[in-house]
Amino acid sequence: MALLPILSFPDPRLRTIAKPVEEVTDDIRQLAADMFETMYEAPGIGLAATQVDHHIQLIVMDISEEKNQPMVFINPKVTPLTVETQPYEEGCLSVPQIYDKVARPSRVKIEAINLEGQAFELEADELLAVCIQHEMDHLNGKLFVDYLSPLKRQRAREKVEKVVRQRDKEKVAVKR
Ligand code: K2U
Ligand code: ZN
Repeated sequence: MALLPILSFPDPRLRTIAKPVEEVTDDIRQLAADMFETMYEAPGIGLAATQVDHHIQLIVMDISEEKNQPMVFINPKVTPLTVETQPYEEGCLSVPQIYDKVARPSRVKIEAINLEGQAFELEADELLAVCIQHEMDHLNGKLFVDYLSPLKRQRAREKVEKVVRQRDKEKVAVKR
């Protein structure tokens, strides 16, 4: 297993449109395992392959309290089931220390393929619905800050660049 580097806003690679997975291979299963390790260590409750610079339609999630209910979505399709939206205070592992409200459809249908290559579907609401829509945005090159005002987005960019510079300094200090 391996911890993977997570791309940070405004890295242009985060804007890449992910390609469908043609075949669920052992390499895909290894990447999913590495993404779970990276997500749990962050810590986070979701991670899209885009965020670790792999531009394929693969999402891992675990919204359980005990961190023991891993979910994998390959080539996911998300369909809103409600017109009404619900605001939720979102964060993002690619936009560290920035949190803001984003309104999204409160219930969705998810159709995807699992690591065994089998198709499945489920309906989601609450945190599961928020997280899968947030991750789907990543696969489409979209970030939650794109829903904010230009001024808030610029402030977020300046803060994230400062946070990442500080993290890089700390990494160098630890290596010495
Ligand atoms: O895509 C990511 O960066 C993972 C997010 C997923 C997420 C974003 C917004 C709302 C729900 C999930 C990270 O897990 S952000 C950290 C986090 C942790 C617990 C609850 C909400 C956000
Ligand atoms: Zn995110």
